[in-house]
Amino acid sequence: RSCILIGAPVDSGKRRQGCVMGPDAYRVAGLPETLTELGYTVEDWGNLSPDDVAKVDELPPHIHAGEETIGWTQTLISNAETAMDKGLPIFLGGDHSLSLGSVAGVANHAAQNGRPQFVLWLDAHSDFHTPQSTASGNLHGTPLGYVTGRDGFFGFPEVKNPVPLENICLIGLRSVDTAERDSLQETPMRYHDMRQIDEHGIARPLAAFLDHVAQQNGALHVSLDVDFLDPSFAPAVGTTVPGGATMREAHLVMEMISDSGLMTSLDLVELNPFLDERGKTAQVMVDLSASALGRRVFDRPTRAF
Ligand code: DIR
Ligand code: MN
Ligand code: MN
Ligand code: MN
Repeated sequence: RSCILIGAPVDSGKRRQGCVMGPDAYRVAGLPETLTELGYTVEDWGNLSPDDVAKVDELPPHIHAGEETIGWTQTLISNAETAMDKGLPIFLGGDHSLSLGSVAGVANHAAQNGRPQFVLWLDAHSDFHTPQSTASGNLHGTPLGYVTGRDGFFGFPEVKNPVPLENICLIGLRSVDTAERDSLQETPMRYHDMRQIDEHGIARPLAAFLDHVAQQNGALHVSLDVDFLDPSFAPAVGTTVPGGATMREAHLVMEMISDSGLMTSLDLVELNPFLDERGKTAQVMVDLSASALGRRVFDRPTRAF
């Protein structure tokens, strides 16, 4: 059991800066030691840098720092593919545009091994834009659009193994742009807004999805955006949206992921340490990672699928 820490200080996916400090904040908050205590061998690959990319004329003019994000996507695809052979990669963000690369890379690896790739997206936002549909021009709103093979990502690496829409589950939604909402509602993705969680609880849709992944012998990538969490205890993110998951809901999600034994890769994204309160949010993200990787109060039987 080995975890590979991959620092991806991506700050090009939106205009407000600060996610560049994310990977080091996770290290300072004790992520490597926490994983070691849980019994993992930890390899830290340090912080990556983006490939150099020449100007891409096809990028719509309102897109912010497109070439830099393309460079990050290239670097992350190859690092994700390599890391999957050595253990469970944890991508230390960096903003959510890092997931264009992390998810595309792990999906290539799954395809090589004949396994279907599944994605659990824990986020206030649906991140299903294309460079054409985004009004903000911020590419951190586009990773699910990219990895599912939507059109319009000119200049980006070709998505060799698009993740089937049926294999994606979004939980925590409460800020969905109109363009995304319209396209999302036409897809077979599983998308669960906060209203649904309020009415029926967070465990039910998650258990149904995990059962499905297990039945298909899938690889499961988990993408945890800080703004999935309620800003009252996770304030260090540029796009806070009130009414997020509680601390207990978030830990339950992570503990269920751990019980399932299905997670093969993890993104920790959107942490902006410049906005944090003495490392509080970084610590929450480390504790949630620990829950996803086996920390628990009492032993429990493994979930029977
Ligand atoms: C917003 C922000 N939907 C946009 N997206 C964020 O700019 O397209 N995703 N923050 O997590
Ligand atoms: Mn391989
Ligand atoms: Mn996001
Ligand atoms: Mn978000």
